[in-house]
Amino acid sequence: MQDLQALKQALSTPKKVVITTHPKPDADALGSSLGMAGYLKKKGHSVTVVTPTDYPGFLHWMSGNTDVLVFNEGNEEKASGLVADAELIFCLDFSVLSRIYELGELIRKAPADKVLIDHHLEPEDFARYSFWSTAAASTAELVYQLIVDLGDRHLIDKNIAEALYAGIMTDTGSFKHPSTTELTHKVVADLISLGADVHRVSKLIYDNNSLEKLRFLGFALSEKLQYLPELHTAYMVISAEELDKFKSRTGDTEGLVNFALSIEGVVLAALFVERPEAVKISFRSIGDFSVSQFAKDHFEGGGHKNAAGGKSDMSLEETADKFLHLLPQYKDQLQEKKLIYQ
Ligand SMILES: [Mn+2]
Repeated sequence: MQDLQALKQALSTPKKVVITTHPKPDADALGSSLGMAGYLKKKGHSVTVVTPTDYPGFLHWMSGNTDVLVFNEGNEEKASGLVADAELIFCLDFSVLSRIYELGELIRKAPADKVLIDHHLEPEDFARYSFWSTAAASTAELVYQLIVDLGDRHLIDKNIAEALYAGIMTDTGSFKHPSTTELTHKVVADLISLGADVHRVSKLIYDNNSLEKLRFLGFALSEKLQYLPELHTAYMVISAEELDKFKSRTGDTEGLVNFALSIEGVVLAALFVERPEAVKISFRSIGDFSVSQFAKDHFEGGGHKNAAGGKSDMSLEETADKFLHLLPQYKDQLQEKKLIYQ
């Protein structure tokens, strides 16, 4: 409440604003950023969205996309200037500055007041204003709530509503994850009344596959999916060469880990992808098994209890081996959780 009043005060005069989010932004990261940007522009602020890296083409329909500055695509200098000059910096859908590498360090050093809006576990304490709740299904839901609490619901137009709707739809797994609440549906109902076309957004996000992406999915499911029934674990290990073969683009591996999680009886699912900078890992779980803790303990990562990410500087094979050798010590936890669903 205190933060709300103070932020309201800060936004009462035009400000230079930078909004940023996590690397490889997903629909929640980009949707909440562009939704927030659209709203702040209407309030008369000067706003730039800076993403640490690029993001998938199926998000390019969002209003404001063409003005996004992708930091690592030759925009380092321009972004540094904007960050240094900013009066307010919004950090959306992530809460640890080191997660966005060099951009995070620039933000840490910048004199601007920082605003954190996020729903990930264990936030770093760097923000002047914090709107953080792990109970929120998505950051977009928090952005909606913030705009409403600031007394500006009337400024949410169709473009803002659709960007926020996209974030909520995808972060709840299309309203299927346990994070989906009555409030989630109320928020979405209001976004629809404010102009969000749910069919359009759903088509743009989900029915926007390239043929290569679908062939890659087929390959991953038939050749790469491994299942360990004793450990209630399913996983996939994808090499850079395999990504290359299917001309994989940013976002093409997104959602792959959920197929592993969808196998009957699976409690833990993992996806290992060999990227130029490191092996990137996605974890998903069902029930009480915390993949956030698991990722933090073993793979330099974190996130949510049932959805987390990590990385490894070892080779792809060594990383997968490490994972497989760790699993037996979690056998009881992985077994136990299955009972809940029987
Ligand atoms: Mn999110």
